[in-house]
Amino acid sequence: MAQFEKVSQKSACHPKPNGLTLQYGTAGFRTTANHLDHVMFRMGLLATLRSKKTKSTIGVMVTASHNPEEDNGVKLIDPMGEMVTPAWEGYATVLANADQEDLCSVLGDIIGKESIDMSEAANVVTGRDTRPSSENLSRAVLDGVSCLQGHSHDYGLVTTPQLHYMVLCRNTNGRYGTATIQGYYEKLSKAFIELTKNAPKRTDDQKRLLVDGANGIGALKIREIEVFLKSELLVELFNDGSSGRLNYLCGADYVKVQQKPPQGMDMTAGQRCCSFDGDADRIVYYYKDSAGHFHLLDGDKIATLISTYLKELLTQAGLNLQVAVVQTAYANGSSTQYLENVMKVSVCCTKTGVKHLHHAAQEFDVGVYFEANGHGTVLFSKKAEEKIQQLAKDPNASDEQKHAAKLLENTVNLINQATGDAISDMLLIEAVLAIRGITVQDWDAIYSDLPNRQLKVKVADRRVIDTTDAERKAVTPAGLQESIDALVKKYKQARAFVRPSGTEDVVRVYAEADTQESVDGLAHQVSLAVYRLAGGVGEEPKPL
Ligand code: G16
Repeated sequence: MAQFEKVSQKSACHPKPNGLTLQYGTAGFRTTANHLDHVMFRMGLLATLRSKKTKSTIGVMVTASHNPEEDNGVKLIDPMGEMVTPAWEGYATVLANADQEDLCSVLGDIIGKESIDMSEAANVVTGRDTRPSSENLSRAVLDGVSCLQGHSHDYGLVTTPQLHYMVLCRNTNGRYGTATIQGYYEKLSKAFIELTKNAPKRTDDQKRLLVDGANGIGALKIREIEVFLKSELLVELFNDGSSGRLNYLCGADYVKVQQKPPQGMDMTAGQRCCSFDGDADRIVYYYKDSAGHFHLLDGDKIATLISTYLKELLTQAGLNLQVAVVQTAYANGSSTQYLENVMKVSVCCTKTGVKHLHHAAQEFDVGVYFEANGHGTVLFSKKAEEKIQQLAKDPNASDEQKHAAKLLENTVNLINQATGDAISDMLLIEAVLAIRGITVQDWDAIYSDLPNRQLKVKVADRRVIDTTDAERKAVTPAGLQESIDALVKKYKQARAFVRPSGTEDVVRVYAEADTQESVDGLAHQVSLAVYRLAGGVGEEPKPL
């Protein structure tokens, strides 16, 4: 095939480093940026095949999200704006690891297995974060696309959720929205302004929000959307990328894991603040109380706020739609208890990775999914959206019902249903707080988190840890789960689990217990068990 000749020639410009093996992880490939050129070229090829196969536009986002600035990565986006389907993650891994001389035969295998008609047109859209390496790497993606005669459109610097949104808009012929940055801002800001019109009058102080942009793409994009918000939200931006390094001592991951404010943010007591991550698909909120204590409102608190709001609106509207919340093992035990026992919503637990949560949320009329790290969104089934729209127009509906249906309609428009989106989530949270007339402290008081701790352990090969039961139990190495069980028994209200990260070369340890002292002790002991039983490298973990 003439196309394959071109692939062969071009792939020589994107050589694979000898002996390098990579895995399509939790959210794509991720490693040090200078090991990724060949992966990007090959993902350009794969996205083109996926586009031919699905007869739809496919997205390729160059980003390593929360990882350090020197890393990079790539996320593939499927037709409905969701993460690429697992079978194709497998192809991605095989293709990324193929030796240079086998590249065309691996491509041929995929084409054969998927019965791809190579005469189909292909459309691939690309985007990138602000990492210095991202521009060249996204060129390598475009090189791959052009080798197989795919059409491409490069959106350049965008947040990951913006690219997901573009893919969804393009594949629904604009029904979801206009596939431009301007279209994205207009859709979200219009819905936000419509929603906040219904809020009790707010002072400028109440409209004020401090945003930590993680020195990344989110900071650039918040500046762009601000003008569309017509002063209904007054953003004060910190870590805007003008001086600090991406994700360094700032950003949603830092704030969540360290449980402290980002550097460079001027927090006054009681002031609402939030942090984005490196590609603006995660958000966490926080504030400092008058005694100077830091309070974190993570993905669990966000899920609770949003699902309470939606449930109330659905009740007012008289719509019988099932609201469910999807979490992972990292969800704080208090949040799960509150959702199940007080709010009486169904809660389900999946493996880490928004692809798993997204899939589970699709099973419900209204599926709210959030990872504790602040990555999440809400999905409305077709039936739910239709019922809401019908009610908003129903001449027999009461004023209260119509009002609730209108609020629900605008809420649907404000949410990026393609994936978790820090900007859209932020606007939704701000709208909910405004409509309900509650402060960040009121929101925080809905339930109290159990003290918790997350740690990382370096091991020689993190694949020695295998897990089951939505990652809550370790199956290998032998004896590790028994050790964890014995340690957990020593503490009250305790829980702990370990799992290999799919984005960093570490094993993650999570623990919760009745007091901070207990949980710090438990997390440390579990880390030691990992270090000793799973081949720890470097220094033994020290007590906190
Ligand atoms: C990615 C995924 C998230 C996941 C996180 C950490 O986030 O999209 O779903 O929670 O990685 O994954 P792991 O614990 O496997 O390293 P991001 O924001 O880095 O793309």
